Amino acid sequence: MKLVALAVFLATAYAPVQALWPLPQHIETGSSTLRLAPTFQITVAGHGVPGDLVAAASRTKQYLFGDKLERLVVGRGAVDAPSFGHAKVLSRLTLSLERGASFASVTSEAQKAPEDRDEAYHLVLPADGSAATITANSTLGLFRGLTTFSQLWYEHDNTIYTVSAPVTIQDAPAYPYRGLMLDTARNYFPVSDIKRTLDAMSWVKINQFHWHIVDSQSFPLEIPGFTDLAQKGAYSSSQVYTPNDVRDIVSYAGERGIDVMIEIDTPGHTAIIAEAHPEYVACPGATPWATYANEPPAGQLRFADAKVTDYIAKLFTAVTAMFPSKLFSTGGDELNTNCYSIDEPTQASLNATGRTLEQALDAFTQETHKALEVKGKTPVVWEEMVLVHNVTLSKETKVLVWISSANVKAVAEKGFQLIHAASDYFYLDCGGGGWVGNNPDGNSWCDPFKTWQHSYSFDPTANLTAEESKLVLGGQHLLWTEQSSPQNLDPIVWPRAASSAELFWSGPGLNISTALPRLHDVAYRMRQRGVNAISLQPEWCALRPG
Ligand code: CP6
Repeated sequence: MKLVALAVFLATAYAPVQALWPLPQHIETGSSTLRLAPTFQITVAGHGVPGDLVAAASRTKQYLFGDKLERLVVGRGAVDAPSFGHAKVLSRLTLSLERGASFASVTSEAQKAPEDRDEAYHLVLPADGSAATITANSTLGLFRGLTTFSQLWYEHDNTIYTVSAPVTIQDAPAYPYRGLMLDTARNYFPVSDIKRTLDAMSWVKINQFHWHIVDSQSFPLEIPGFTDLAQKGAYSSSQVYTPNDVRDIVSYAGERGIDVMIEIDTPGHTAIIAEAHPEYVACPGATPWATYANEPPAGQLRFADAKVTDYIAKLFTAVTAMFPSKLFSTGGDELNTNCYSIDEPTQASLNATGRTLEQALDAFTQETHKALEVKGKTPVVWEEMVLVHNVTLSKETKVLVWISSANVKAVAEKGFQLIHAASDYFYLDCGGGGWVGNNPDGNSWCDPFKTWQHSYSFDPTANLTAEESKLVLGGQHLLWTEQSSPQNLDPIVWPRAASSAELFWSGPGLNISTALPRLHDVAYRMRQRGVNAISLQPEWCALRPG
C-alpha cells in the first residue's frame, strides 16, 4: 500500500507537463524539454489538401504562440527554465494521411452521420527536434490531432516549450456524438456568440452543435418560403438568423469539425407560430398557462389537422435545404394534452376521422418524418415521443433522453440509439423551470447547480446490457436560456461543458482529482483565446508548488 502511495505521489509530483483535454486513449511521454522554433511550420503532405485543414493549421500556430500558458498546474516544478537554452528545437509538424486514404474537407467529414465520422489520429513528437507528425485515415482525424498538439505546449519568458518529449499518442473517441445544445429562442444570441462557442467546442473536440433555434417565445429563423414566421415571431428584425447567417454558422462549425443539428421543436413549444398562422395553433395564450403548457405562452400545433401536418412537412423540407447535417431534430417534448381538450377544431377533426389524439400524433409524426427521410435526414426526437406517446418511428431515429438518466434503460429497451442529455447531469442552467416563480422559493426541480464533477462521474452505460450499450451514441451538455443571454453565455457553459466532452471522448471511469488541474488549464487557454471561462478554484491552487 505504502509503495503504491509513494509511486502515485512521485507520478503526480514529477510527471511531465501534460494537460490534454480530452485525455487521449493511449499516451506515452518522456521528460525531455523541447522548444518551438520561432519559424515553426505546420505542413500537410499530399495532393488536394483542403483549404479548411490549411486554415486549421494556421489557427493552431496562432494558439501555439498566443496562448502564453505559463501556469503549469500539472507537474509543476518539472520545468527548469535555464535548461531551455540547451533544449532541442522543433521546427516542423507534418500532417499526412495513412496510405490509401484521400483528402476530403474537414467540413464534409464532420457532417457525416455520427457513426461514419472517423476522428482517430496518431501523433508523434520526437525528443530530438526532428519533425513531429500527425497521421490519420481522415482529414477530420488530422484536425483532432492538431487540437491535441496545441495543448502540449506552454510558455515561459517568450519560449514556447514542452517538457514531456518524446510524446506518442494513439487516439480515437469512445463515442461518435459529443454535443452541446444551445437554445436561441428564449433569448437571442448574435452570430458572433455562436461562433465563439463553436471555437471553444472544437478545442475540447465536441463535434455536434444541437441548435434549439425556435420555441414558443420567439422564432428567430428566416426560412425561405416561410419568412413570415421570423418576420412576425422574432423578438425584433435584428434578432433573426438569415439564410446567410445560417450558412456562415454551418461553415464556421464545419471548418472546426462540428456538425450542426437543427431542431424545429414540434408539435409542442410552438405558440409563436400563431403570430403568423393563428389557424395552425391550438389554445394560444390560454390561461392559466400552467394548465396548458410548461412555460408561457400556451399554444401548440393543431397536429390533428391535415393542413398543419402538410405545412410542417413542407417547413421541414425547406429547413433541410439549409443544413447539411444528416441529423434533424423534430423535438416532441412536453406536449400538453389539455391544450387540445379545449380546442374545438382539434376535437371536431378527431371526431370526423374517428381517431384518438395519440393516433393523430402518430400520423403527424410519421408524415413529417417522411419529409425528412426523403431528403436523406435521420430524425432525432426528445424521449417523450418514445416513452410517453410511443409513436411510430423509423428504427434509425435517435432519441434525446432529457427528463432523467433513469429513463435511458427504457429507451434502450425499445431498441433506439440514444443521446445522453439528462437534466439530472447535463443541464447547465438551473432554475430552468423556476424562472416564472412557479415554486415559492423561486427554485425548481432543476436544483441544485450541477458541477463539472457531477457530469464527469456519469456512467453512459449504467444498467444497460452489452447489446443496449451499443445504442449509446454519446451525449451533451445543454443550455436552456430562460435565464441566460450573451452576458453570461461563456461563464455558464465553460469550462463545465468540457466535462461531457471528455466523458464522451475518453470514455467513463475518469479520475476527478487528476482532472481538476487539467481542466484549470482548459479554462486558462479558453480565456487566452477570448472565451470567458470561469475559474474552478482559487488561483492560489495553481500557484502552489506541486
Ligand atoms: N424547453 C424545451 C425547455 C425545456 C425542454 N424543452 C426544459 C424543461 C425542463 C427544464 C429545463 C428545460 N425549457 N423546448 C425540455 C427538453 Cl428544468
